[in-house]
Parts: sequence; C-alpha cells; structure tokens
Amino acid sequence: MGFLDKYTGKLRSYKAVYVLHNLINYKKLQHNKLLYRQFQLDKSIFGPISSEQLAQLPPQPSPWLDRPTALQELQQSKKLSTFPEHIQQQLKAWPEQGYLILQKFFSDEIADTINSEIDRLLQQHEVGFNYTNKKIMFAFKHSEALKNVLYTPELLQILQFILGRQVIPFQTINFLKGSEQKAHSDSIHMTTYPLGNLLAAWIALEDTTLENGALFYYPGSHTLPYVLSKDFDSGSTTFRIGDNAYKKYEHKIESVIQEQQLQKKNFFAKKGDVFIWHANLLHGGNPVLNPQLTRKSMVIHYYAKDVICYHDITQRPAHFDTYPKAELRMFDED
Ligand SMILES: O=C(O)CCC(=O)C(=O)O
Repeated sequence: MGFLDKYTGKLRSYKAVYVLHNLINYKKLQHNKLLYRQFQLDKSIFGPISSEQLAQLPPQPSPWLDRPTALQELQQSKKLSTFPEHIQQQLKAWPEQGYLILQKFFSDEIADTINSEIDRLLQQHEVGFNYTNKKIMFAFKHSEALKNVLYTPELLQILQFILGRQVIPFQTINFLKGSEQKAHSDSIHMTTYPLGNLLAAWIALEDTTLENGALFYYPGSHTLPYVLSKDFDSGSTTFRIGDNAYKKYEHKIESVIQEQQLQKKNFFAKKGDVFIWHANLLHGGNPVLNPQLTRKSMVIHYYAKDVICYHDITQRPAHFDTYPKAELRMFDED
C-alpha cells in the first residue's frame, strides 16, 4: 500500500503532496498527454485538475444512453436483441432508472472464491484496510482470480453497451462489513471529462439485509445535475484542499435529496447478485444495525477508455498501471 492510502494527517490537504506523488508515478499518467491534447486542455499532466478548469472547455457529447434520444436509439439497436430478454428489459429502463440488477449473475462458487482470496490476501498482508478502516482497495492487482472476475465477458458486454465504448477496470473496493457510506454519486470520487463515463458493478458476496447494512440508492437521481467541487463551498484554495470538503459534499447531497424529494430504495441482495449503477446515481450503505454481522461485497469501478479521469475533491488525475493502447472491442457496435 502507498503512503497516502493509510495516512490521515494534515499533509493530505496540500495539493503539492499530490503533485509530488504524480511526479513519482509519472509512468501511470502518460495516457493523459494524448487526452489533454485531444480535449484542448493546456496544462501539465502532473498538476491538479478540477471540474472548474474542465467546465471552461468546449462541450462534449454525453454517453448515448444519457441523451434525450436514448430510448429511440435503444429501440433501433441491433445489439440490444443479442442480450437475454431479462437484461434487455433492464437496459431499456436504464435511461430512466440509472441502474440495473443482475440476479445471481455470479455463482456461489465464484463469490466463495472472491471471499477466500480476500481472506488469503489479508492474512498474507498483501492487502489491508485503507485510512477509512473499512475499504480494501485494489485487491485485484494481487490476485488472478479477482482479475478474472473484472474481465468476465458477459459483464463487460453489458457495461460497454451502456457506455457505447470500451471500458477499463480502474479499481476494486472490498468490504467485509457494511460501508455505512452516506449518499453520494461516484462522480465526486471518480470524475470524468466528458461526464458520465464511469460505471460501478457491485457484487454481493453474501446476502444483505438492513441488519448488515444493505446498499441503498435513489432511482432516477442520475438525471439530476452533477454535484462537483465547483458546486458547493468546498473551501479549497490554490494550494490546499478545503477542510472537511467531503463532509460538505455530503451535506450538499443531503439537501439535493430533500429538495428533489427523492425516494430511497434498498437493495436486498442475494449472494452473487450484481448491481450496476450510473456515474451519477446517488447511493450509499445503510447503517449497520448488528455490528457482529459481516456484509461482504466487492465493487468494481470501470472508466470508459479515452476520457480524462480524476478525483475532483483532491484534484488528482487517476493513475493507471497500464492504459490499454489498442481498441479491444468486445462486440461490433451497431
Ligand atoms: O458498498 C457500499 O455499501 C457502498 C459502496 C459505494 O458507495 C461505492 O463504492 O461507491
């Protein structure tokens, strides 16, 4: 684990620390040279990058299922009919709902393999909990079995259909207990330019209930304006990240939920179920009512290829160990 993964102190708030981190990891940022040029972003790949700067660039098209023509285009898509009927139904609901549920997508055997891999990696100290004490980040980098899950062809086909382009697994987060994370959109953690080019696939590694902190979400919330650092008083300055910027974000999202009177839903998952959500769908983890219980899960975040990816609050560009060069098309687009 890197220094910043565990560290919770004051240095986290200085942008210069991230610039240094970027310089040390310069190889993981090379893909941005081309992307910055392509999107006419005139800045160093090592410097901070923010939604405020990107908002000054020319507007870019949204992913196809985020456009007003999405339903029409879906009806006309030849590719849609290649999915099983129950997945077709869910894909048709995507533009309105912003999520889909794949029941028993992974077998118990695969879920058990993921659980035992995580136990093994923890025991061998190859992975650990990060500064939140709840999240095991990037475990897939240490396990071929986990990597195979990320690259499950049927899953990639659905994700690539939704975004209409190739996707790249960026990170995994494994939880042993409920996250209790407040409502948020992943776009504050993994922002893209153009917006909307991220998907999450959350896998239940055991059944979830209110007792062990089931996932919750707000159907349709992905169609609301994105809330990024420029949209609330984050307190950030040229040199520093604002104190409690993330807490302030959570308050802002709470006020959006109240103003829009969004209706919360819980996802009571069965082991092996997969929940795929849109980059801007508000979601989180319910409070854990019985702290003795585990709630094992793994979420995989996929970015679309060839978009700018960064963390908006800390203004850090995303690091990729290897960025795919060639288009590895999983299917022919219509
Ligand atoms: O697993 C959970 O409870 C929430 C996970 C989550 O919010 C996320 O990965 O963005």
